[in-house]
Amino acid sequence: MTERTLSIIKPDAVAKNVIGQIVARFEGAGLKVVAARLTQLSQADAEAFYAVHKARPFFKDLVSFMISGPVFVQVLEGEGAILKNRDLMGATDPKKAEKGTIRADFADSIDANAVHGSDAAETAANEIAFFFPGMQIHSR
Ligand code: RTP
Ligand code: MG
Repeated sequence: MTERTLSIIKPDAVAKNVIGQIVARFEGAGLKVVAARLTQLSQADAEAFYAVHKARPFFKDLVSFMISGPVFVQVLEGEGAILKNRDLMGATDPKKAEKGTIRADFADSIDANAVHGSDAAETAANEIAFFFPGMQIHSR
C-alpha cells in the first residue's frame, strides 16, 4: 500500500551536513520526498510534537535537543513507507541499531539520534498535518 510518513532529520545530523546522505538512503529504498522544509522548532513546537512523551523522564532533554538547531522535515511517500522508514532508521539507541542503518551510521547517542520517523498510520497523518497544515501535497 502506498503510504506517507513524516521524517525529521534532527539537529545533530543537520549540523553534520549529512542531509543529502540521509535523503539518498530514503531515495535508494524507493521512498520519494513529496514535501520538505528546513525549520527551527520553538520550545512550544517541540513540546507539542512530542506530547506523547510528556510524562517520560527524557522529555526535557528531548525538547531541548530538538530546538538546539534547525531540523529538516520531510514527507516521504512509497510502498509501506512507515515501516520502510523505521527500518532504514534503525533502533532508537544507535548502539543497538543494525549496521548500515541511518542511526548506526550517523547518530551519536540516544538523544542525538539523527532522525525521527512516524511509528504508525495514525501518528503519520497527525505529524504530517502538524508540519504541513492544510497543504496540498502532490504524489510523484
Ligand atoms: P523518534 O520518535 O524520534 O523517531 O524516536 P523513536 O520512535 O525511535 O523513539 P521514541 O520512543 O519515540 O522516543 C523519542 C525520542 O526520545 C529519546 N529517548 N530517549 N533516554 C531514553 O531512554 C530515551 N528514550 C527515548 C530519543 O531521542 C528518541 O528518538
Ligand atoms: Mg517515536
